[in-house]
Amino acid sequence: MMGTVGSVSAVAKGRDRLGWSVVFETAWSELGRPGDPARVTRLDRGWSTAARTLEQAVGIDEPVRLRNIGADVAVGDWIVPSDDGERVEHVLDRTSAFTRRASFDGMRAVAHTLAANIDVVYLIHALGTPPSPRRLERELVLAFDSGADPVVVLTKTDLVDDPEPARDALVQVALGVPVLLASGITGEGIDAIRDAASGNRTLAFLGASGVGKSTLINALVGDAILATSEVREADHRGRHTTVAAELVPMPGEGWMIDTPGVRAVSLWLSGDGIERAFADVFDLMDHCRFRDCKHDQEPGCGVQRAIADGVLDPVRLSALEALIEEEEALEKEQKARLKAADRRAKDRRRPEVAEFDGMRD
Ligand SMILES: Nc1nc2c(ncn2[C@@H]2O[C@H](COP(=O)(O)OP(=O)(O)OP(=O)(O)O)[C@@H](O)[C@H]2O)c(=O)[nH]1
Ligand SMILES: [Mg+2]
Ligand SMILES: [Zn+2]
Repeated sequence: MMGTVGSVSAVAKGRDRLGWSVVFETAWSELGRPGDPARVTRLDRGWSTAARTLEQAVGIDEPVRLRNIGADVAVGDWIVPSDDGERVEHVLDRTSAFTRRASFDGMRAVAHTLAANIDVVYLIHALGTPPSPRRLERELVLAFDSGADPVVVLTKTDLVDDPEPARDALVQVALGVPVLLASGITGEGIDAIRDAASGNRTLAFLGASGVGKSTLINALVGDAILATSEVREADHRGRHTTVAAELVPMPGEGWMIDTPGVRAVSLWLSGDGIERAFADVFDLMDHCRFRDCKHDQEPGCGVQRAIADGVLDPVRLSALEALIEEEEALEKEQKARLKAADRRAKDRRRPEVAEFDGMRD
């Protein structure tokens, strides 16, 4: 290695503060330790802003600016720049990622990773509007699939006299996942959220527009560093104040990723997220008399029995069925796409031409 021991350790220290770990060190080593890795703090229209030091992350020093061309980059990613320093050459394997389907009605499904290399996913819901268990179910599926630990936060406690009924509605679908109470205005619950960042971990904040994600992060930083704005009177919806995800340092240690509010929480290809988010229903299914029970009219159906006994909300069963259908449709579409890409690659192949497959997106 070139350079003095002092400068090497300064680089290493900068990286450590940014959340570098042995996992990334290994991934980078496997690539042959190219370039100087940096962590993506922000994305704008094909450009990544990245940092190698805390000073760069907070804007005291000039951060690194790179083109993404062809690289699938998300905020929180560790990237390696190209030799000319112009673009992102490598994205180091992620330890976790919160990924949803980018749009509902587009022709093809596109993955949108809102935050990468995160330890905790805070699913933010607000009091003052009716709680949305159906939305939380979807968020939990994605959160379990992300590889990070989900925690639900019910914020704006200052708006209601009794937060418990709303909290209970979310606890019902959160199964074992904690449901914390907080307020970005009074500071209630802020310490519990901050504690999760100890050990220099990264916390992601997700939820609908206007629920108070940026306000919570400002409270955690102790300064109004992020823009916030009032929800619309008429429908309590937010105004999409945060337009790009951003990696924000917590004072002391730890990182937070603020994300823009997303309206539709559409599923992306799921691992065991659905099974974990609906563990209660899957447990009931294990008690059906028939292995191929459709949980509809069959005799001895554990699910229908639980509904009849008032143990399971029938809406939750419909929600699960809808999610499974959504997931199956997505898988089918992805398979068809892969097959089509395969076919195109085969058609293009010429024995005398060196193999180059430009089909990666
Ligand atoms: N009373 C009260 N108002 C809050 C609280 N947290 C946020 N708000 C208000 O709710 C509105 C929306 O807050 P933001 O923090 O901008 O919401 P956001 O989730 O970041 O919204 P997007 O950036 O659009 O996704 C602002 O007017 C905040 O002042 C809270 O704990 N209590
Ligand atoms: Mg915001
Ligand atoms: Zn059944």
